[in-house]
Amino acid sequence: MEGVQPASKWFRERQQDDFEIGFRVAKTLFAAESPYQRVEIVQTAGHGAMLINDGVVMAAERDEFVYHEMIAHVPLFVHPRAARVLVIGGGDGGTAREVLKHPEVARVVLVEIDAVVVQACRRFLPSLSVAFEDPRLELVIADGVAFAARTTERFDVVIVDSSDPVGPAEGLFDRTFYGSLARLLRDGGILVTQAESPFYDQALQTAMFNAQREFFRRLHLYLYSNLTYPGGLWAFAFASQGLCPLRDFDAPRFARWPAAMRYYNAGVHRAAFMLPEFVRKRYAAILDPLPSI
Ligand code: SPD
Repeated sequence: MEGVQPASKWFRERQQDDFEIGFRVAKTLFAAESPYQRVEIVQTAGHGAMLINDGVVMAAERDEFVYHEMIAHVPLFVHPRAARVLVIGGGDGGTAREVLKHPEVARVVLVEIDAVVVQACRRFLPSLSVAFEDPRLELVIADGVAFAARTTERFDVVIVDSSDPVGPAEGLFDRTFYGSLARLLRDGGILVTQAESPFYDQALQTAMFNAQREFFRRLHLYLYSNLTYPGGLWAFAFASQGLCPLRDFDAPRFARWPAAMRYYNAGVHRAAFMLPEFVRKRYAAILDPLPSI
């Protein structure tokens, strides 16, 4: 059932075998088997061009700003001055595009395993892949797990913009990988990782937080809602050795921010860490309590 089906012109993504989300497809723009996965970009009828890897929606023009603003600006408005940023995954360029809006960022290293994703997005998703034109960005085509284990460079912020934990992204949810990332963060560094759905992926989230907990003194979960990921409500994990996403949030810097945002603002930043009761209770023993603000 998964994948683009020419007869019906609908793409359906199946979630855990009892739920599907569907998008009407106007035309297939790109389709190829890369060494890692099937990469497709389709023009949907209502959600713009959409990147689909192995039958799973990665990004759609209509709502990608939600995911990319939230994964990038939350850590960058908490870190006092992030000069070096590492993005692991994110081969569509959307996360790097947002990171590069920060003038204090002097260098972004983006490590993507799949060159086909980058090539396809450069051609058919230019509003995301515009990031690759920025001279501050170095693109490395490599396995993020291996890169993190061997690099000697240190970063202020690391962002793991992964797909789901199957296929090429499996290692990006592993304890050993989090240990490598903790090692390559400079003092005061922040790690943000794509953390799946609080409705559908509770066991995975528990394992992920327990693994990150071993390496980070402070750990939080924050939420966003979008149109194109199954269930709509999705999460990121925020880990640091001390910086607090609320107490250290630089709201005055955001107030002076010249670039237009479409989802992120000071209120959304704070509200994203206020967890619905079923989420708060589930992770209360693993995550840090939030200061009252
Ligand atoms: N279920 C899909 C989760 C995908 C998250 N990453 C998407 C990459 C966008 N840059």
